[in-house]
Amino acid sequence: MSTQHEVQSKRRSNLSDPVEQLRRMFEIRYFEEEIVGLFSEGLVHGTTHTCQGQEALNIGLAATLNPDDFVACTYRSHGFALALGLTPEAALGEIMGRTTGCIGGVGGSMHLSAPELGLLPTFAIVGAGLPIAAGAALAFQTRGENRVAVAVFGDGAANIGAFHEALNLASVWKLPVIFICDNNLYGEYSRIETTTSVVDIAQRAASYSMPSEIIDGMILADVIASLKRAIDRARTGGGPTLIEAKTYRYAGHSRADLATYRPEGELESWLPRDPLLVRQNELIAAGVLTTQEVAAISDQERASIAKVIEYTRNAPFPSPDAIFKNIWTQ
Ligand SMILES: Cc1ncc(C[n+]2csc(CCOP(=O)(O)OP(=O)(O)O)c2C)c(N)n1
Ligand SMILES: [Mg+2]
Repeated sequence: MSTQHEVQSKRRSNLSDPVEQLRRMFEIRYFEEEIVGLFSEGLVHGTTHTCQGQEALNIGLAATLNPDDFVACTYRSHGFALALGLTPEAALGEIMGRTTGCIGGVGGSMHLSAPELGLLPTFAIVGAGLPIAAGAALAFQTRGENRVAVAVFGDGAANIGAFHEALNLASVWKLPVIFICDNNLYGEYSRIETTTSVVDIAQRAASYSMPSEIIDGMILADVIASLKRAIDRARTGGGPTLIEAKTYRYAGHSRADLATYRPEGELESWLPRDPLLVRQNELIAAGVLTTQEVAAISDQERASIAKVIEYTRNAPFPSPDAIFKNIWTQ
């Protein structure tokens, strides 16, 4: 029987394989679809934020980083956690508050954490991950380690002071950090043009003398190519990069938000460019997979998520004294 560590490492290293990349995009999509239902059943406490439509970004990031690099993500990070190698059992266990979760069920949906995979505890405070990633990059630079740090954040976070402070110092100190803005057009219930002074967040990199790229965040190959350039720059002393990935948030902001504030037809206009659809069509056109094989992968992933849900429904809750564990005082 493989240990949890071996399973996670394999999930991570497998991501160099295009078929595995597609499989794991299906895994994230079905996982997130089920979370919405589990929330409605009252099985996810607090709140939860899903990432359907942003799977290319999840998989692209995990496929390009080394396991000893660090990633600071937001509350909308089930997909990044799964992509980085966390098992669906450990992710769902945490989201449903069970002892099988990655931190024993005391963190929940917004606080997934797996330092052994480079996943720093995810941040519920908008923009909080950027200075932390810059700090991690400063530590790597100071110790002379060939590691990079990444901050993933939303378009809304680009209006927070921490965004500007982190980009400024990262540029001054040429830190090995990559700032990835996942621009899904909405911050909670507000469309970007009602809150943000620029159309492209990438424009803001110029204020900090930092290279930037705008990429199509729905296209896995584009995400991977852009990240490789930025990671290479960071590892070779070239300092930080701001990447703006244009994506779309298929679901509402959180919980049972039906996103009725969106213009009619907007979601539908994005669906023909769905990242899973684009990727599967590319692999079929290249002769890597047949239509039937894609359907089989999709079915297997649905079935496997159903099993994980069954397993987690029966998993134990932590005992109340768990809240007194892992607490330090000086
Ligand atoms: C400092 C701070 N201000 C406000 C909030 C409330 N809040 C939670 S999510 C969110 C929207 C952020 O939007 P964006 O950065 O675009 O990320 P997305 O949710 O689209 O992934 C806001 C305002 C918060 N959590 N932290
Ligand atoms: Mg957003």
